[in-house]
Amino acid sequence: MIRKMWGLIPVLDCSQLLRFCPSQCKTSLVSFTTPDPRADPRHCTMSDQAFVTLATNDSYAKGAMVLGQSLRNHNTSKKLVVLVGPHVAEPCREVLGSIFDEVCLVNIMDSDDEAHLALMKRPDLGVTFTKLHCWTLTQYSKCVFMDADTVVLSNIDELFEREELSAAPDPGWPDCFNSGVFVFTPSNETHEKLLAFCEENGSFDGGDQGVLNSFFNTWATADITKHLPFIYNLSSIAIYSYLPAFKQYGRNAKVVHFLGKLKPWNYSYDAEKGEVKGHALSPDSSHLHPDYLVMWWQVYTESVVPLLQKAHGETPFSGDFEEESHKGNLQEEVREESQPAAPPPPPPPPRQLSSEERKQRWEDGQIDYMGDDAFAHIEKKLNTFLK
Ligand SMILES: [Mn+2]
Repeated sequence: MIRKMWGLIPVLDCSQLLRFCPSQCKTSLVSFTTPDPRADPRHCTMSDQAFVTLATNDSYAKGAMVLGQSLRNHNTSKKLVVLVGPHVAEPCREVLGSIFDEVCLVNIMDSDDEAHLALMKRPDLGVTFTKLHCWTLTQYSKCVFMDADTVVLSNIDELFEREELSAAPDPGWPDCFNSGVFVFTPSNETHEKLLAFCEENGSFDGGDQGVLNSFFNTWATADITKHLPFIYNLSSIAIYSYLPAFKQYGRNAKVVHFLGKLKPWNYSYDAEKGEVKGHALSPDSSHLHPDYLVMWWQVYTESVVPLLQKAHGETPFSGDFEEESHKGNLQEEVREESQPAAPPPPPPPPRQLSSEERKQRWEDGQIDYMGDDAFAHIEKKLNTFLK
């Protein structure tokens, strides 16, 4: 009803409307909501529910841009919030501000709240504390957190019908939930409890997923409605670990999660040919395998690059940002890879790898989705067993 009413006020544009609903980020979060928002009226939805993501460096910021844009492309009626770390550069924040309703700086190093104090005792949990800050977004009644290395393939607003803490199983240990996508209820009380829990118990995997699974420790058994279907957090790794299931259900995927060390932004893309560079596209991808990498790059080149070019002014923007991908020292990869100070991933090797080397790379999360480990190759191999 309310949304309809807003839609009926033709004399006000978005920026005028937004003056009536100023940002209410709490003191530890500095909001950068841009004064001149998008012309698209969808941005003016009144909602106390939000999708939330986190960017701790410029590469993850680009992931967040693609995620935010993909949510917009699928007409979400929810607010979009991005938490940014202090390492995210100004032009990136500007672009984030043109996609998201709120850009909130989370600098727990500078603040003098509980998170800062907790960090003093557990400096190893910096990224975790940054992510847990999403619980302080108490201007919203319910939120869905999504990692910046996820992208949506359809509208997923129905997730807001779920309660805290709802999440999909982790493909590595399905009695744990994967913390790349989860429904939560912002609450300062929960936030403080989480921090206290962290200080006392640490994290069994070094990241937020360990902490959250220990804290919400009845997830596996207590309430099946808190188990999100896997299609809301389809990790690209899982596709290959159970290919027949992917063939059966993959077409219903709503969220893809680029779990692992190599992220879409670590590749480069030939926009003219529509190919991810350095990798031959599988010649016989005739089945259900959508090319998620290419899809990520399409959203990036069509919607994000023009915004980045604008934010960078006259300076020609370089699409190749591989070098900066590990500048930021705070990132969720800590959890995914258990290597807090991971060096930049090696580029996909040109030479032929032995089967053993390939297995090792696979287990390290370095999967050559578009080359040796392409769907078609694995399917061919699997079919020899399934026949
Ligand atoms: Mn992730």
